[in-house]
Amino acid sequence: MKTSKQKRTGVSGKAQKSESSSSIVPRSSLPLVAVLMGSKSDWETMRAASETLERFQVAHECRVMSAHRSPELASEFAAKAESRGVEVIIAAAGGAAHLAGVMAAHTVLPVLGVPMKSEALNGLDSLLSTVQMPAGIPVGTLAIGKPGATNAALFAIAILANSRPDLKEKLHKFRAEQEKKIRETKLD
Ligand code: AIR
Repeated sequence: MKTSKQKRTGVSGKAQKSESSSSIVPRSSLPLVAVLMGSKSDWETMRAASETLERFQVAHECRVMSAHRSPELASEFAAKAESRGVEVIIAAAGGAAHLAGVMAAHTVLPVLGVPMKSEALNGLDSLLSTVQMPAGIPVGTLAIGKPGATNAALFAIAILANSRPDLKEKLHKFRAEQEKKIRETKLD
C-alpha cells in the first residue's frame, strides 16, 4: 500500500497565474515544495523551478511574498509551512534578498535560496544577501538566475527522493538522459 507521501509524489502541482493578491496560486492543495519569490518580476526566472518540478510530477505551489513588502505574510507562511505538509521551501529574491533567510528563521524545513539577477549589480547583491547567513540558520544557496532556479528544484527533488524510491529512480533516469545527450553531441 502506498504511503500518503508516495501518493503525493505523483500529484502534479503546476503553478497557475491569477489576478489574486498573491499573483500565483497553487493548483494542488497538498504541495510538497513551496516555490516563493519576492516579486512577480522574478517569475520569468523562477518558472524554471516550477517547470522542473512539473517534469518530475512533484506537487508544488508558487507564490509571491516579500520579506520587506509583506513581512507578516512571509513569516506566517514560513511558520505554517511544516504543518501544511510542505517539505522543502525554495525562496528567490533579488537585491537585498532576504526572503530565504526569513523563511529559514521561521522554520526547520530545508530552505533553498535562489539569488535573482539584479539590474544594478547583476545579482552579486542578491547572492551575498542570500548566502551570508549566520551560523545556526542555514539556507542552501544556489546559482544566480535560471540555473539556480532549475537546480533548486532538482535539489528539492533529491531531498524528497531520499524517502521516495520512485522519485530517486526518476532522478537516475534524468541524469542518464543528460549524459547520453552530451555523449551524442556532434559538432559541425
Ligand atoms: N524584493 C522584493 N522584496 C524584497 C526584495 N528583495 C526583490 C524581488 C525582485 C526585486 O526586489 O525579489 O527581485 C525587484 O522587485 P520589483 O517588484 O521592484 O520588480
